[in-house]
Amino acid sequence: MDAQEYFDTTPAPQGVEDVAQRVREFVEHNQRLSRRVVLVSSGGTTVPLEANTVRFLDNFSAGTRGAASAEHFIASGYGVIFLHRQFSLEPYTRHFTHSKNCFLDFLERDAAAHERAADGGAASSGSSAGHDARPRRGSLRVAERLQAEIAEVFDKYQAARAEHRLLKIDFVTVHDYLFLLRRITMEMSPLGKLGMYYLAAAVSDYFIPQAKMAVHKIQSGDGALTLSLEQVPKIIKPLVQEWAEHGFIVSFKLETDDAMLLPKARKALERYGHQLVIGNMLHTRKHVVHFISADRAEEIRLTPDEVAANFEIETHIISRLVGLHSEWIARE
Ligand code: PAZ
Repeated sequence: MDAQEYFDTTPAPQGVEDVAQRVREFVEHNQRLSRRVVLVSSGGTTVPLEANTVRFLDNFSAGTRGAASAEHFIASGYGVIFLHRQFSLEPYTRHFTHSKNCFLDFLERDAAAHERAADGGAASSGSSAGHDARPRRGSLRVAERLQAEIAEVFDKYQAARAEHRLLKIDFVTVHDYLFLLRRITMEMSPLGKLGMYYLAAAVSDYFIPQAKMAVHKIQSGDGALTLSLEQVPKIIKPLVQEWAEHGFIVSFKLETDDAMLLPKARKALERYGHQLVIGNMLHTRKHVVHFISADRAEEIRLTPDEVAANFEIETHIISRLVGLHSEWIARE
């Protein structure tokens, strides 16, 4: 089925118009400041097997690339619309969530503050100060060993918020994703060339159309389950040709067979005619990516020192993309 048939035959998820309103305001705000805006899609979509969903298909993506990229785009001056899988990694908080540590491990008792307050309280006892600002015995603070690290991220997070540089929108199913992507890109179209579309989400290739989906939980008494899935419409085509025709569009291609990566990336570029495909392999995606455009192929690879230092490849990816976006904007 093509994209139009898909949208005509699939019920729209709730809340899409509310999202459109938030995106419109975000775009207008950033336009007033002549800022570039990038849509970053991130994380994996689910495919429900039942309308009253008990079971669904999922994929591996935790949203690491998308969340890191969003942060680097903001640091490079962009406004970021972060379209992400619910509960996947998010910019800034990603440094502290999804770790094996519980957030309670980041805290410790603030005994010193308690003592200071107790001294101050004794010195001023008898005064008529109405409000007692002393921390209670249970006061907590960020653990000393994490102060610097958290403060650094906290400052960047606060600045992004104060400057209205980040709008977060979440999805769960492939249907949420497709409807939101269409609506958001349409709202972004007034940005013209100042808009970038960075499609790093791992979107399901197969789904069960609404008309063929079980309404209730599939019963297990009937032995083996055979599923028949249809291809998800290729959404990049209308995105490039209709919804965001003047924007700078970057899609991702993930493979596990080395021999497939570059040919498939080139094929996608030829088929959809957008600006760039970033190819990556499942097991090396954090260390090497390939930029494939109409006139060049370029590899970005971390050096062994960078790998040893846990350097993020997204730093290089975004800095290169910002340059390519500038060239795109300058082009007639
Ligand atoms: O989320 P993550 O950082 O673990 O993985 C990122 C990625 C591999 C999903 C992304 O780089 C990508 O290739 N996305 C497109 C996948 C595809 O549909 O081909």
